[in-house]
Amino acid sequence: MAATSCPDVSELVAEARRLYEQVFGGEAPLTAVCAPGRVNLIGEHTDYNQGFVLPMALPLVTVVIGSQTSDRDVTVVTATKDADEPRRVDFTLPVDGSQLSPGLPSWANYVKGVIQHYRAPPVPGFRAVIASTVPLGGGLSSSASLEVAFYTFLQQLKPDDGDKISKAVACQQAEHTHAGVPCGIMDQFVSTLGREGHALLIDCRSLEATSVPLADPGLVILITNSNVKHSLTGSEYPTRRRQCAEAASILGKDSLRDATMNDLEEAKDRLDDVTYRRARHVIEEIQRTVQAAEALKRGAYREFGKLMVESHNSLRDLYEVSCRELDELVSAAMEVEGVFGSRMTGGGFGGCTVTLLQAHAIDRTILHIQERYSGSPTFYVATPSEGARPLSLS
Ligand code: GAF
Repeated sequence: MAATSCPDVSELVAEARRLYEQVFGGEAPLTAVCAPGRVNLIGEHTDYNQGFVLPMALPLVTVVIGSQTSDRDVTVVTATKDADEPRRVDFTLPVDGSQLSPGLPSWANYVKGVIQHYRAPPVPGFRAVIASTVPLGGGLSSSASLEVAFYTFLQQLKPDDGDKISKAVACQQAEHTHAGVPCGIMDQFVSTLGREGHALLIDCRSLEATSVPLADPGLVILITNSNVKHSLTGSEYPTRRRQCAEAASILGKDSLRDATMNDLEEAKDRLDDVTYRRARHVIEEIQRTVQAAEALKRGAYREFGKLMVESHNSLRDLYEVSCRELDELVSAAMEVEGVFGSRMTGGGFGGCTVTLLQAHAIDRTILHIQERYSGSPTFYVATPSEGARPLSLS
């Protein structure tokens, strides 16, 4: 079976438009925007340690279409069918700057969080429809793409100062306060600032990004969705963050970004085994990410692939955020000639792997993974895409 190429944005806009006209009685929407999901090539669980990450924006996107109203009322409808929750939410924007509390449906918390953290308050009333091709809970940042798309939508209604980094930070805050996930900055950053044909090497301390060209026709980036999501995802992420903060404090550093393997070995007696292993993953992963970006710039794909596999093994053994299904997918991919490297991507405990391979090896790689994987995978061939942007409705 061939890989799914990512669906066209215009099809998604057409779907959202039909739903909008159906729900709002034939009235045409005036504004459309989209923001992409992401795949992280390397640099996992390093962003909240002030380290480096190397993600790229995907052609899988969340679209928001809608129009401003003349009152303070908000209605949002989602086209996503697999939510067990109502697909419509109605609320009134507070006039006095008071909080928009999170609640149900849970998908609306991303919308409320973004309104709360929008940098040019107050936000006017609006009607909107959301549609997305980013798989939910698949480790490709469906939530960041929704936050950034919504922020971009609000910018069309009432412009802010247009600084993209503060926009990404506002969306990250929305995730912290309204979705309760203490995420790093990677996902919202690349969904906002992603660049076509490039991965971004992001320094999560200075928030500076370097574009790394990634548009070689002989190379393919294959995303394989394990189609599993283990329930540990929610609880283990904050635990990992806490363990890293503890390790940094024992080492006397502001963050693990400032620590070396020498520092860690010297402090080994003062760290329990788990904290030691978490810190070791982060310190080595930060180094690997910088090396990998250099390798990619030189077109040294074999070297890059080797670092991907080391990253996966470290996430599996030291950071303990992989799972049987992701390990199976990586092992299967690595058995195919023409594959440079493969690893889990995103927070872990399910979701996707990312594999770098020679373009001519794509069919046999997919076939081999299908034969070897015990579950039902979904495949996407991903090209590095642009970050959030307004779309034409004509
Ligand atoms: C999730 C988080 F949202 C990111 O900030 C990052 O920490 C990632 O997990 C792990 O690298 O996607």
